[in-house]
Amino acid sequence: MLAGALVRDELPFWPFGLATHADSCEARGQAMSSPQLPSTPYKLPPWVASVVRPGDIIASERERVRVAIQLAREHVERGTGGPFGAVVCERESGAVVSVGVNLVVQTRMSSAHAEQVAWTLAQRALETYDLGGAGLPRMALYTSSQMCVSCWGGLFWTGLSRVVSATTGDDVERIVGFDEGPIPEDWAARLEGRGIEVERELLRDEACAVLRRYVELGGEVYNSGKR
Ligand code: AZG
Ligand code: ZN
Repeated sequence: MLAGALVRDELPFWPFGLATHADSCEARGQAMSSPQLPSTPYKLPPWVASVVRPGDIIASERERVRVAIQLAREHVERGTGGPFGAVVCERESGAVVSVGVNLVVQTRMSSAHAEQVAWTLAQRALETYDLGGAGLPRMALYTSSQMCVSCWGGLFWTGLSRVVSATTGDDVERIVGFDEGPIPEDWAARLEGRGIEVERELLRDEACAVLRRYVELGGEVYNSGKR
């Protein structure tokens, strides 16, 4: 059993607390071979709706990145998570499809990066794993920081056709000390080669200021493998 009592009640989407898999199966009278997993892993903090909501129109790409940075800033100031925000918008209309903030610490999920939260919620909202599917408007990801290797790798399968970011990955590593992983030098070219457009370093200084504020406030650096 993990030290679950302390945090069990903070995980509303996880119906079985932090008991072991065997514990939770036993409690539900199920064989261990048929686990029931939660269906919606991400819950955004309630304040997010005061910054941006699905359906809002954000006309320029600069403003879409600015909203991603604003999400990151609020997240840091309110102490609700890591210093990253992201927005998925329809490219032409600017309609917001979904948003994300970094939820790694709250969810205890290493994959809960702002970008992955944003595109997962977009896919759930539109009920499709392919945001580039027939009949859908083209969609883009706007993010406060360049993607880490995990988000970069995941992006290929989302159906998103464009990504615009503010800080560089080096900014994230240098300012905060997060490990962004072994992203290839030619990461942008590789996306472009698969039909995903890339634009970077839009409003970089504003987003770097959010990273610095996270450090100033003593935010957790949640790298893995540190014993
Ligand atoms: C991260 N980098 C980005 N771009 N976004 C997140 O949510 C992250 N978490 N750790 N590094
Ligand atoms: Zn990431």
